[in-house]
Amino acid sequence: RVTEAWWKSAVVYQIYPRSFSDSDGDGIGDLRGIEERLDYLSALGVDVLWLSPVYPSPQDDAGYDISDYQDIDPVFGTLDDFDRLLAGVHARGMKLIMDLVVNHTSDEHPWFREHRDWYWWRPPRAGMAGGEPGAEPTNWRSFFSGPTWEYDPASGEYYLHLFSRKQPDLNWENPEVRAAVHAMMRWWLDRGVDGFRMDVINMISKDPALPDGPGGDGSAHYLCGPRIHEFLQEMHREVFAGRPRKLLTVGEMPGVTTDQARLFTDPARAEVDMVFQFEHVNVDHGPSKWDLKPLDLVALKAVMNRWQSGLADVGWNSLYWNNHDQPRVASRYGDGSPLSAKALGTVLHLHRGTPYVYQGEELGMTNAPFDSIADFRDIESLNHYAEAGPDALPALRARGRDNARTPMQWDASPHAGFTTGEPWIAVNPNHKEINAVEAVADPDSVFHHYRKLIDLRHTEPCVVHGDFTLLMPDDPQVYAFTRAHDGVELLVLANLSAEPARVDVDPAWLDAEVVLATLPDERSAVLRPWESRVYRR
Ligand code: ISL
Repeated sequence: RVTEAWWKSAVVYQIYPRSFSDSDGDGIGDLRGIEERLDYLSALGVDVLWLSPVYPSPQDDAGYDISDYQDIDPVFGTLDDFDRLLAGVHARGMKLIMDLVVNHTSDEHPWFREHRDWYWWRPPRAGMAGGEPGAEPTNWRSFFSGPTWEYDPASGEYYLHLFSRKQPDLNWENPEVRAAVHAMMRWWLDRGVDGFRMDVINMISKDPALPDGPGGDGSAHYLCGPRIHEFLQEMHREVFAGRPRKLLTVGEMPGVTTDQARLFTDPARAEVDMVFQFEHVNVDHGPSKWDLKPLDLVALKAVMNRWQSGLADVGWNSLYWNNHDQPRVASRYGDGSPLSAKALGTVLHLHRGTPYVYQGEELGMTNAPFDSIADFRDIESLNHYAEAGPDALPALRARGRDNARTPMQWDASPHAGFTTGEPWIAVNPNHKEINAVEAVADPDSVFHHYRKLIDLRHTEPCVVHGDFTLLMPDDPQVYAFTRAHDGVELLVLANLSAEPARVDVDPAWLDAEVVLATLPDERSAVLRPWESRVYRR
């Protein structure tokens, strides 16, 4: 049935093409490289591949600055390579979704030259000269440091860029912009892709008055703005409605609340299937992502619980620990060990929602041991360093996006089997121990644990549909919950700490069937450090 929400029982795997697999030795991953790895992904058991952007781009923000929406950047290959990859994905019974980046284009996109009124242009602040410090039309601060405005001396006006100055924001108030985006999306669907991950899609509707924000935070005027639901419903009508196949749409939405997410993901409203929220990856920092705080497990559980109950009867959750913007979860919420990587995998995959696995997460890949600023590549990190100076290094090491972007660790050879050339960013030296060849050969590896978690979702309806109940909410070490569906109950236990922990649950559970366990002695009421188990009754 085409209306069936097939993605409820699916697991999505995110590929960051630049760092996945390089077929031609230029040190940058490419589409043919992905094609060569499809059997590995198929063995892991994932249902959908999401490709981070592969479109032509000046690569100012690693491809999230797009200069042509309907082609492939030569660094990644050609449209023929893309069609072959898509055929290979479909031949293995998997699906493929594209990254849709339409809050902004590259400043090198022809639209930016040809259609001034497709973007946000504003004169300098009243009484000030263009280009003068403080003359920016609003006080907003960009996600990548500095003001959100770039002065154009030729016109005497500024253009808005929430991200880098090479990523001007499209003005969705203009119906021509919306029509052009819809046409481009239909073109990809007609080519056979199975849906879209929509980059910062809750930023496309702005308050056209563009008021100042407190302390330079303009987010109240561009997050989930006045016309956001209208724009998404229109997109659904123009692009998705009436298609013979049910597609997958996931909206990346920084700052989204559960109440808003219920509206976005209520199938009756026809907007998107699910959203990426950020609350559970904001629990270990202060107001800025660079203000480090240790993980507060009680707070993390409370956030996850709120999202589970918030979308229990209407809408649907996405579940993720990692993506190309987040540090590696094994280092961040774990202790870097394979056992902690497994425990975090167990916890995430047993929640209700659609899980996303980021490349290398299934190997337990860790943060990068970057030495100096010369090791970093990401514009967000480099700009922050330029502003904050060397004191910023510890925070960059802990939180920088490059942690996620070091090459996929395929084997123990010098560049981890990622490339025969010089990789664009250093390979993590721990690839000698952490790599796919070792992991596939070792039945006790993180890889096989993830494979089992994915398989469990495919075979146990309770994992997909079961009601979620958090247990031991105030325990600072143990993450425990049950799922219940159709007479089946699952209990999930994980010790997310380096000390033994006693579990406080109905003792009869400890005699129930063990579905998954990462250490022997699965009947003990004490969990060893980073141990995790799943029971069924
Ligand atoms: O990465 C972040 C925090 O460090 C976020 O602020 C991030 O910029 C935000 O989640 C939006 O991310 C998406 O859009 C950006 C791009 O740089 C990211 O890679 C992308 O995932 C602009 O397109």
